[in-house]
Amino acid sequence: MQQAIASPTSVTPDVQIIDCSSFDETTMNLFLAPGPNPYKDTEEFLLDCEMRADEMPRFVRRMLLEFQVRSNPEGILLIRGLPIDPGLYRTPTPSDGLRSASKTTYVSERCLSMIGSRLGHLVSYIQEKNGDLFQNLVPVQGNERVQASSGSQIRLQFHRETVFHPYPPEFLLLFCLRPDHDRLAETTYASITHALPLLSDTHKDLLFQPLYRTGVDYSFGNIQSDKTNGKVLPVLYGNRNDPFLNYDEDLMEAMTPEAQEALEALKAAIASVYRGVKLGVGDLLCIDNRRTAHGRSSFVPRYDGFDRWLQRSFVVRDLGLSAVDRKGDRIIRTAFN
Ligand SMILES: O=C(O)CCC(=O)C(=O)O
Ligand SMILES: [Fe+2]
Repeated sequence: MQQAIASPTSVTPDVQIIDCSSFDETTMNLFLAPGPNPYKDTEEFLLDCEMRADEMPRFVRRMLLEFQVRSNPEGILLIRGLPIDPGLYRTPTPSDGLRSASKTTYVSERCLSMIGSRLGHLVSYIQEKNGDLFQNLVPVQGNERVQASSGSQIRLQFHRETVFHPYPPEFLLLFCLRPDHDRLAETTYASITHALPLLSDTHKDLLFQPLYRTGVDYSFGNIQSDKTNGKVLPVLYGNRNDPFLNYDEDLMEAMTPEAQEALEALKAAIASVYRGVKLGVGDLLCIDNRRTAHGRSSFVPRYDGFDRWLQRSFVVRDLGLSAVDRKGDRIIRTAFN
């Protein structure tokens, strides 16, 4: 059963925002000036972006550094007013969510890469979008009721990205190239910092124990009938007073009735503390994937070439951890079946 979700909320005053709308021309050009092709000369593109990011204004670098090192109570940082590709208004949203043949400039990829380079290193997963580092998230016809980024007409339930994976990203970046027609789609988020005070000590104790079976994501080849086929994990880990979170509302199941009760309590806590942001053109949302679960409200696609279009990238702090499952590139190839 889909849980009802309260009416749309807007960004609360507590959300940290970097406003780029007053950047001068030189700064805007860091993002806009042509450079290597991200899909052909990937490593060169990433290095170029990292060097460009060194020249961003000091306050931007400072806020990104603070977010990387200390995070914040919401576990999100919203960057507003970034430039997008100049011709994008006539570039259709790619209907299959794969790479767009008609997008021949790379401003949005540069925004993701430059911001991401201050938080860590971009990586991708071979099972998702052929391992593209910059992934188009769009509503796909026929997937309206699917629990994945290609869905639309049902709420995308709260999840942390790739809970089941040995090398999950520490940060997730969502860049809005085009909002939905009706401006209904809201990216939802809930941090463990806000949810934790609503849990009893008994429930916290249970959530810190490895009593929860996760599921491999649908985008990694899972099938609906075998939801919890992943490894067993604790939901909370790390510092007892400031824990990290493994959570997937859809793909997670407790192994005892008491543990299930604690998971339900966390679900209720998340439902009462969550907030949402309607991403507009040029908004880049950075999510601390260890502290904050995210999801999406439902919305109505039209399949007219101008549906909602986000680009997503994943960031890890340490490339070395996943080196064993990469072939010297950025694609993590861990197999799950
Ligand atoms: O579409 C959104 O706003 C969020 C999508 C999402 O959860 C994801 O791509 O990981
Ligand atoms: Fe997600």
